[in-house]
Amino acid sequence: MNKYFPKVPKIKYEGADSKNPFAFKHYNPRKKVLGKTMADHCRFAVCYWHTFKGLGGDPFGPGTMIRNYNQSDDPMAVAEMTMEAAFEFFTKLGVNFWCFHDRDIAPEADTLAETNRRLDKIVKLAKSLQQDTGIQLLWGTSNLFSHRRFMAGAATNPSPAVYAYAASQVKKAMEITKELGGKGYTFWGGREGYDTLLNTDLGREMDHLGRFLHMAVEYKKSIRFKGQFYIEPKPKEPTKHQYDCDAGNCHAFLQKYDLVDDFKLNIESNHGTLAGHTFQHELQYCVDNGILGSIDANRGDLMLGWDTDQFPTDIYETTLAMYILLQSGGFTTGGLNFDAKIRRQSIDPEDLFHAHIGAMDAFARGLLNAAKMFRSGKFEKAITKRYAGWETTLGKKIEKGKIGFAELEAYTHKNGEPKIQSGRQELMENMLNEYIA
Ligand code: XUL
Ligand code: CO
Repeated sequence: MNKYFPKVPKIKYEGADSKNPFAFKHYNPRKKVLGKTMADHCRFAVCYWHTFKGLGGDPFGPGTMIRNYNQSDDPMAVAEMTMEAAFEFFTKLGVNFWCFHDRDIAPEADTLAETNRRLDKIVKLAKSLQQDTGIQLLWGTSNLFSHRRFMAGAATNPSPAVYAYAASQVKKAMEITKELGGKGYTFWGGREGYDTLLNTDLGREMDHLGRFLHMAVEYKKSIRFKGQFYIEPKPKEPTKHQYDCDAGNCHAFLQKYDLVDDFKLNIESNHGTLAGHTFQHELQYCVDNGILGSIDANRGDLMLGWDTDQFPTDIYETTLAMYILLQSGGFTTGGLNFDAKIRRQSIDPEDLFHAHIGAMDAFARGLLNAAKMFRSGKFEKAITKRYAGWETTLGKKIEKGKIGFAELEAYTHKNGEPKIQSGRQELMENMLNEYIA
C-alpha cells in the first residue's frame, strides 16, 4: 500500500527528542498508562468526509486541493480509488478506526435502488480492506443534510414523503454499518431545526423526530445490529436553532421520548463551544448522567463564531478531556474521531498526515498529564473536602430525603449563620498548571 501517499512512510513513535515531522513524539500506541495501552485509551479514528472528500472549498471559492485519487470522470472509479487511498492513509498513520457517512463513500445516483447498489459495491471493497488491515469501523452515519430534498430537515421535515426518504436512507446506512462491524451509529441532526418559527410547528417536528428514532431502535433490534446509537449535539449550523443543541438538551429530549436507554452522546468539542459551553462541561455532563458514548475531537477558533473544525492542538483541552474520560472509566464502544479539516491553504496530501500526527500527539500528551492528575488524587481530594459537609448527619439526611423545609428551618434557627469556605479557584488552577507538560 504505497500508491496514493508515496512521500509518506509508516508513522512511528520516535520520542520527544525526534525532529522527524513524520513521527509521533508522544503517541506510543503500545505504551501502558494506568494498565491500558495508549491505543486502547484513545481509540483514534479518522473521518472520511473531511479527510478524503473535503478539498478546501468555502463559501467564497471552490476547493484548492488536488488529489490523485479523484482524477477520473467516473464517480464510482473515484469512490473506489478514494477507499483504497483511505486505507493506505489509516495504515500509514496507525489508527485502528474510521468513520463515514453513506454519501461520503459512494456517490448518490438517480434512484434510491441504484444508490444502494453503489453503496453495496463500495462496502464490499471496504470490508475486504478492513479484513486485510485489521482496521475497524468506529461508527457509520447517514448524510441527511446535503441533498436539496432535505433543505427543510429529514425527520423533522414538514413533508412525510421526505421523512420516508430519510428513513430509507438510515435503514440502509444501518445495514452497511452492521455489515462493516461498526461499533456504533451516529445521528447528527443536520438540518433538524428551523430558521424561523413563522413557518415551523416546533412541537410536531420534535414529536416526529422522537418517532423516527424509535423506528431506528426497532429496526436495529430486528436486524440484530449491536452497535451503540449516538446523538451528536450541535447548537446551530446549518439551521439557526438545532433541536439537538447541547448535551443537556439532548438528554431532556431522550428522556421525554423514552429513548434514554438506547442512546448515548457523541460530543464534539467545537459544537460544545458553539453552544457557549466548554468541551469539558459537555463531557462532564455526559459522564455524570451516564450518557458519554464517543467524542468528535477538534477545536474551534475563539475569534470566529462558526464550526471551524480545526485539528486539536491545545494541551490544556486534551488534558482536561482525558482527565474526565479517565474518571469515567474510559471508552467502551466509542473513541476519539478527528472530525476536523486541514485549512484551505494546506494543499498537500502530506498536510493530512501533519494534522493527524499533531492531534494524536496532543491527545497522547493530554492522556499522560491526565494520568498523573488521576494518580495524584489531588483534585479529587480537594473536591471531597469541599463537599465534606454532606457526610455529616445534616447532609446525609438531606441527600436521603429524610427531612424537609420545616426541619431545615429548625436547624438554621438552632445553628445560626453557616460557616463558609473559599472555593480556592486560583489554587486549583495553579495545581493544574503543575501537570501540563
Ligand atoms: C457536523 C458534524 C458531522 C457529524 C456527522 O458539524 O459534526 O460531521 O459528526 O454527521
Ligand atoms: Co461531528
